[in-house]
Order: sequence, then C-alpha cells, then structure tokens
Amino acid sequence: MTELMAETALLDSSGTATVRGACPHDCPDTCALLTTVENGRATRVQGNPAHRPTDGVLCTKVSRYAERTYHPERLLTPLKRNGPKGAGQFVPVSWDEALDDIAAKLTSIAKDHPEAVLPYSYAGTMGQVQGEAMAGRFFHRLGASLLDRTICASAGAEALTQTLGNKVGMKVEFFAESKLILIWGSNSIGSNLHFWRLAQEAKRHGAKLVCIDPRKSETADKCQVHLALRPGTDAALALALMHELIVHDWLDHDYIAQYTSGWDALRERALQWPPERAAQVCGLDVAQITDLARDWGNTKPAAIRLNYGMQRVRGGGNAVRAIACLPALTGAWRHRAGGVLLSSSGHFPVQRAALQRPDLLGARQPRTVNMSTIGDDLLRPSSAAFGPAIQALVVYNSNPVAVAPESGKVVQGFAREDLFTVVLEHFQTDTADYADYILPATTQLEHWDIHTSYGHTDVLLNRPAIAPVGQVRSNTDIFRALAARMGFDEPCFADDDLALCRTALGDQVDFAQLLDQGFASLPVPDAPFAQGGFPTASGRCEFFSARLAAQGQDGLPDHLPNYEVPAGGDRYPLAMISPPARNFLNSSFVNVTSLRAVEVEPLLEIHAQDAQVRGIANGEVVKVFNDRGEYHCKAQVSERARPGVVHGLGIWWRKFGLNGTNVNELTSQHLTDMGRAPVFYDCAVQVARLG
Ligand SMILES: Nc1nc2c(c(=O)[nH]1)N[C@H]1C(S)=C(S)[C@@H](COP(=O)(O)OP(=O)(O)OC[C@H]3O[C@@H](n4cnc5c(=O)[nH]c(N)nc54)[C@H](O)[C@@H]3O)O[C@H]1N2
Ligand SMILES: Nc1nc2c(c(=O)[nH]1)N[C@H]1C(S)=C(S)[C@@H](COP(=O)(O)OP(=O)(O)OC[C@H]3O[C@@H](n4cnc5c(=O)[nH]c(N)nc54)[C@H](O)[C@@H]3O)O[C@H]1N2
Ligand code: SF4
Ligand SMILES: [Mo]
Repeated sequence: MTELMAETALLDSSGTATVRGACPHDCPDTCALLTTVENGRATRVQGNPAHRPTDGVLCTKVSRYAERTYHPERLLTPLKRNGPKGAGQFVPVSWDEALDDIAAKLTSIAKDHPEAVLPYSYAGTMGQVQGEAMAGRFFHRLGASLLDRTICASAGAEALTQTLGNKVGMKVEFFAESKLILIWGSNSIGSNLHFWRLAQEAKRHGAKLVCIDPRKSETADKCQVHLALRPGTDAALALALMHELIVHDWLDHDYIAQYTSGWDALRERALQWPPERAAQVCGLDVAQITDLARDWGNTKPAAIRLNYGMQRVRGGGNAVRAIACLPALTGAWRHRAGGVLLSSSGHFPVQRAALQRPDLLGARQPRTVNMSTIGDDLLRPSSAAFGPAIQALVVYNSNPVAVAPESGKVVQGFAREDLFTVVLEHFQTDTADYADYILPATTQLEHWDIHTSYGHTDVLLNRPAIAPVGQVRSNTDIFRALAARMGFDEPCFADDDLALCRTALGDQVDFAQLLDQGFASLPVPDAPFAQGGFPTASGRCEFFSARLAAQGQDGLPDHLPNYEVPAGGDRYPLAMISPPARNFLNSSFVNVTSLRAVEVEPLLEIHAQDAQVRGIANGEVVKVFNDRGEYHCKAQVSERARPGVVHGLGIWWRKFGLNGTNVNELTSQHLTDMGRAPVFYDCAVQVARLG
C-alpha cells in the first residue's frame, strides 16, 4: 500500500503529500477529495478543483473529515461487552480474541441455521469495496439471510425503473442551462450542494426556480416560487399538472407518439384531476397549480431535480412515477437541459456478481429480511413462515438503532439477551451500545475504495492518505480475517482491496486513468433520451406499466393518500416529517463537536398557530408523541412549518436526545407502495408542553 501511495501521491519538496480520494458519504454529489498529509498526518481535506462536479468545493461536514478521523472518541481497539446489553460498557480486547470468539459463535449458529445470521448494512460508506464486496462474499459463503436494502431509496428506484427503465436521468451539469427548474422534495442547499450551485448559475441566467416541499426550507427561501403542499400529495399535484397540459394542449404530440407508451390511459387518468381537486388534496391554491402547469408547458428547456424526500410516504412510488412522466409529455428530454434527475446510479456498469459473488450460495436460497422492518423482525420467533429467529447480527456502515423506523421495537430487538451482535464502527453509536463486540473500522482516509454516484456520471477512486490510526482495520480486512478463521478457503477471500477496486467496474472504466487522475467519466450522451431509447423493455417511457399491472397493481400512477392523514379532531392531528439537518449526514457527524455546536440540540419546527393553541412558546421543551412513543425536544415556532405539519429535524443519536429517544421513536414500520421502503414522512403525532 505504502509503495503505491508514495508512487502516486502528489509530493511537494517539503514532503507534504496531496492524496486523491472520494467522499464516501450517502450524498448525490460524490465529491473528489484532496487530502493534505504532513508527516503522516492528514491536515486538510479539500475539494478537487480538477473534478468538474466538485469544482473544488466541499460541504462543511466533509471539510471537517480530518476532525472526524482524529476525533478523541474514535474507536481504536476492539471492544467486548462487560455490562448489560445497551449500557455501552466495554473493555478492550485483542483482535485475535475478538475474531476467534466471533468466528466460533457464527460457526456454531450457522451449523444448524445459517439464515439465523443476518448482515445489516447501508451506506455509511457508498464505496463498492468497503460496502458489499468482501462482506457479500463472506455472507454468501456462510449462507446467511439476505438483506433487502430499502431504507432510503427503493420506492423511487422501483418507480423510475417502471417508468424510465432504470435509475437514469438527465446529466446534472446541464441544469445550469435550464430555464425552469422544479426542485421537488429536495433541500438541495443542505443535501445536494453541487446541484444547487448549478441551479444558482441557471438563475443568474434568468431561470425560474420552483421549490415543491411542505417545509419552507433553506432552498425554498432562495427559489422564486415555493409550493408548500401537504406531505404525501405530490402525485395529485403531478396529475393536475398533466390535466392542464392536456386541456391547454401544451403537449409534444410527436414525442409522445414516438417515444412513450400508455398515453391514452394516462390521459384518461389525468383528466380526473382538475386543479381544483388537487388543490384540495395538496392544500394549495388553484392558481399555484395552474401557474406551474403554464410554466412547465411553455418554458424550454425545463427540468426537474427530484430527490428522495418525497418518496418516504405510502404513495411514494406512485408519486415518483407520476412526476417522471412529466418531461415526456412536453418533450423536455429533447434538450440536454431538460428532463428529470432523481438518480444517475443506473448508468454505472457495476460488476456486482464479480464483486459480491452470490454464486458462493450454491444451491442455497436464503430468505430475505427487509432492513426497514428490523424492529419487528428481531422480535419474531422461529416459525415456518419466517424461518429461524435471528440469532446473530453483524452491523457495518449503518446505525439502525438511530435510523430505522419505530425505534422502540428496534431497541427491544437489539436488547435481546440471546442475540449475538457485532458492530463494525468508527464511533460508539447508539447501535454500538448494544453490541457484544465492537470492531474499530477505517475511515475513508485509511482505505482504498471505488465510488459510483447517484448525482453525476463519474467514477472515483479513493486512495488511502494515512496509515490506519490505532488498531483500526478496514471492513474488507475484518471479513477476510473472519473468513480465514471460519475455514472459507476460496481464492476470492485472498483478493486485496486494490484488486477489488479493479473488479468493481471491470474493463468498463479505464483504471489507469483512475489511478492517474482520480476520476473518469462514463460515456453518457448529453441528452440521453432526446430520441427515446429509454432502457425499458419497449425502449419507450412507460406511462402505463404492464409489469405493475401483471403484479395486480395499478399500471398507471395515481395519488395514494398517506397511511396517517391527520385531521383536526384526531388524537394525533399533526403530520410530522423528519428531513435531515444540514450539518449532519443521517446520523453521521452528530458526535463531531463543531458540527453539533451548529445544530445545537434536537428541534421541532412548528407553525405559530399550532404552537399557540397548545400554549407552546418558542424555545420551550415539548413532547412529541403518538401510540408508538414519545420524543422530547425544543420547539422552534417557525415560518418554515405550514399549519398542521411539524418538522422533527434528523437524525440525532438517541443518547443526545433529551429523553434518550429521537424522531424514529414516532415513525412506523409501514411500507411504501413500491420497493418495500419505510414511510418516515407519513407519521401523525400530537405535540404538548412538557410538565
Ligand atoms: N446535509 C445532508 N445531506 C444529505 C443527507 C443528510 O442527512 N444531510 N442525507 C443524504 C441522503 S441519505 C439522501 S437519501 C439524500 C437525499 O435526501 P432527502 O431525504 O431527499 O433529503 P432532502 O434534500 O433534505 O429532501 C428532503 C426534503 O423533502 C421534503 N419533503 C418531506 N416530505 C415531502 C413530501 O411529501 N413531498 C415533497 N415534495 N417534499 C417532501 C422535506 O421537507 C425536505 O426538505 O441526501 C443526502 N444528503
Ligand atoms: N426519521 C428519519 N429517519 C431516517 C431518514 C429520515 O430522513 N428521517 N433518512 C433515512 C435515510 S435516507 C437513510 S439513507 C438512512 C441512513 O442510515 P445509515 O446508512 O445507517 O446512515 P448513518 O446514520 O449515517 O450511519 C452510517 C454509519 O456507518 C458508519 N461508517 C461510515 N463509514 C464506515 C466504514 O467504512 N466502515 C464501517 N464499519 N462503518 C462506517 C458511520 O460511522 C455511521 O455511524 O436513515 C434513514 N432514516
Ligand atoms: S457529503 Fe456530499 S457535498 Fe459533502 S463532500 Fe460529500 S459528496 Fe460532497
Ligand atoms: Mo438516504
């Protein structure tokens, strides 16, 4: 490793090195990093100016990445529990002791029921290598339960796939040339900063920016128009826009005829949604809808930046389907600055089978457990339908005790005395508190990885910039060591990280260029669907999905009301959404002192009317509650909230919460219409003064 580092790091005459890397976080921007290393220590992490999407700029969070890596609370040795489950009491042990014991326990559980072992991981790092490469091989070889990784994006992903054929869309750089941009369900300033810079550029050239979001977010503040619709009503709005496009004939008939399918059926459906009907459902004025339709029908080029915020409700998949139809109706795809972008990840030719080796399962077909219902699933006994109860859990790249819905049940599950839990982590998170063993993992400054993106179309290589601190080991290294102890002797367990980086995209990307420059662009055309060519079976944008219809579902997009639609007289009359706080990334960075200092403490934004009728003053501590639990935080009486909707900004660690909980104490384990995803923003609550 050191040899390659020295060979390719950019050394200056004083011995200071600059190492090229990639931001590992779950963020569409996937920035290229330049880490300055002086005397073996990373002193600065900056954006790489040579990488166009990054443009030399990082968000505040990741410009603090060195602070996170050298944080005094960083886990530096393996730890073994020596107190009650969840108490967070551990003693340091050697790697040999930890790995021997873990291998013995997993072997003994897997002897009878390999499916009683469950991996639990998400996108703490988005790296293809430190993600599911060696881990996938290990769990496939073991025959462990498979994990359905649904916690974030699977409703939208499934919807895009049904409509456009894959997770594909317009190229982000061309938003700078758009004349109308709908920023739909996205607080781009906080969560998609590099897109926001392009939107600003477009605005300077005369574009109109429209934000569609129940919350008057920091992004809404800076757009010319803000539509504060009720949570979970986006499909109704999209259908009413179609209604207006039809009755005013703002359609591109030629594009529809040549490159779409299902138009007659969609037309009929949309005509059932006059703006008056949608206005009632969405809680908007009719004119807000008709004005937006006029703009969408008459501005060229026009584009939509959709983000995942709007698909975390019952009808999230249908809503994405409805919105994804809009560019085809007006032929917006004809222009490179027109269309829609939710995710670009389907453009990347990731060699998943070669990386994760599902063939190691042989003839075995383990069950699949949905990560979004981990609360219920950890509490399920063995049964014919479920199979064996979960007896061992190996968590990496995720903090489920903080981020999974209905945390009361998640905590109860993790607290099971008979559950054996291993957590690979940088920090002692809420989840790590419940571990039997915590294994200290490397950060992005300490390991190799390769990254695709869901917001642009470049591949990035991450080189280690420093030697691992303390005794930390990479995820890959830990799974290799466990594999060796468990007698898994297939040659693939000997692959090193650089070999895995090479495998990730095979010969589809020029690896020499990655080694040399740190990034490489995929050959995606500027206007990929100007002449159809969608990656659907028909090659068309599918308004009507025969596949969905064959599954007994509605083949057309429709508005599905939220599971929890609160009304005035209800016990839980307020709708709660819980979008990310700007200075955290999900639950990462919550423990970085300088960033926590900016967010200060857990907050609930509430409209003045809703506060007043409850006698709640600004800054007062309140309890937010429903049948699932109770969460205490400070009320911020704020114009960011519309009447009837409150915002519990996420995702705090429970242990920093005023009553040891966070917003997920209130969210439910219901699932979305498509993709089996959680409905974090479909949640009814009541708020009251405390005491
Ligand atoms: N700073 C920061 N950046 C992040 C993250 C983070 O936690 N912090 N998270 C990362 C992750 S994991 C993801 S998945 C991505 C995307 O993450 P997203 O969850 O898409 O994050 P946001 O961009 O905040 O978009 C959510 C927006 O949707 C709004 N919203 C909520 N309900 C509805 C609704 O029903 N309809 C509409 N139209 N809007 C709604 C919220 O008010 C919020 O402003 O961002 C990533 N980037
Ligand atoms: N209420 C509510 N809940 C939500 C959301 C919401 O908007 N509202 N958002 C949801 C969304 S979009 C998502 S994506 C999920 C996110 O949920 P998670 O994917 O669990 O994300 P994080 O909370 O950031 O936790 C990631 C953990 O991985 C660790 N990690 C990072 N890199 C590495 C590594 O290389 N090795 C190891 N071993 N560990 C590493 C970090 O230290 C961190 O603790 O949360 C979901 N939960
Ligand atoms: S979190 Fe996003 S914006 Fe921040 S450095 Fe990483 S990729 Fe860039
Ligand atoms: Mo996410």
